[in-house]
Amino acid sequence: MPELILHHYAISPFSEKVRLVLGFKRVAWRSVDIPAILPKPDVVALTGGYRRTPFMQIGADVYCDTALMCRVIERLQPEPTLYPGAIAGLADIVAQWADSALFWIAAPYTMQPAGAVHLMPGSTLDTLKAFAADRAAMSPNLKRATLADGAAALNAYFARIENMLADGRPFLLGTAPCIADFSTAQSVWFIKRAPPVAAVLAPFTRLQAWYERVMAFGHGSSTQMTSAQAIEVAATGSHAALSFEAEAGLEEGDEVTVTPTDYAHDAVAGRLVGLGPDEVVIARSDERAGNLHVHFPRIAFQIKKQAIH
Ligand SMILES: N[C@@H](CCC(=O)N[C@@H](CS)C(=O)NCC(=O)O)C(=O)O
Repeated sequence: MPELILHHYAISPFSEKVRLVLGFKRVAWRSVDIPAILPKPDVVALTGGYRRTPFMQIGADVYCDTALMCRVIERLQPEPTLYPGAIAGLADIVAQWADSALFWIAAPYTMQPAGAVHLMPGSTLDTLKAFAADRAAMSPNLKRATLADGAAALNAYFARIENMLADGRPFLLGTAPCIADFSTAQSVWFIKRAPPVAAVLAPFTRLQAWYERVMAFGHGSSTQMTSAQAIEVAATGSHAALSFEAEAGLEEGDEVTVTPTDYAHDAVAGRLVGLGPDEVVIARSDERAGNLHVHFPRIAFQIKKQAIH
């Protein structure tokens, strides 16, 4: 197993998803604490501008977005699987719902003033304002649900999960956990960080028992590293092997940008070196981090060819 470095921060739900996956897989990993809001100079040195949390690093390879990170962790440590054969398609579809629809109701609902004080204990009004301004700038076109709409949506979503568990199954899609459990658990975990908000979970007893089963996987074992040390690992590290399946209009070596299509639309520029149904990889260099391969999922990312001057 190569040294796996997770760049994350404590109260990030998507980071919790990956920490739990690492616990489920019993992986030993290195932990780099990154800022929750911009500026993030050491993050950008590695990712080229992608600012979302978490991201993962192995040597001079940087993996953005938890959907891809979980696939890479599965490749390195196949057992126990996150994508059980017969239900792999369904597992990814439920996970995608949890990472988008459920998350974008659960996170803003939890960040209501009564919740925010628990999520960032000891923070001043200025810190809370800076956080709110950072997130508003990151997703300017997102229409956030009102508190009433958020409560209604959470009740409906949690009733669906309760229904999935009604036959007594221990995990969302059957007897074994899968990626859907970890993606769904991250939003429940975030809500639970804010006890006054967590009242919304009270009626859903099967969901709460399921949540405890997922939490029992823990986070595996980790040791701290500074972001400067991680940059040094990149500068001296090697790259994983790549594959390239040509797509209409895209060729190996093209200068491109890769940009998330949902929110945090920061474009990362580089040379296209890897492409496939699940992954796009660009090569770029940074004066401190050296020659990097930055990997993104193919879904929910736009690849745009750069004009040649
Ligand atoms: N689709 C992304 C979403 C990641 C995401 O939205 N993470 C939140 C934190 S949990 C974020 O990036 N917030 C802004 C930041 O940390 O700068 C993934 O699966 O990794």
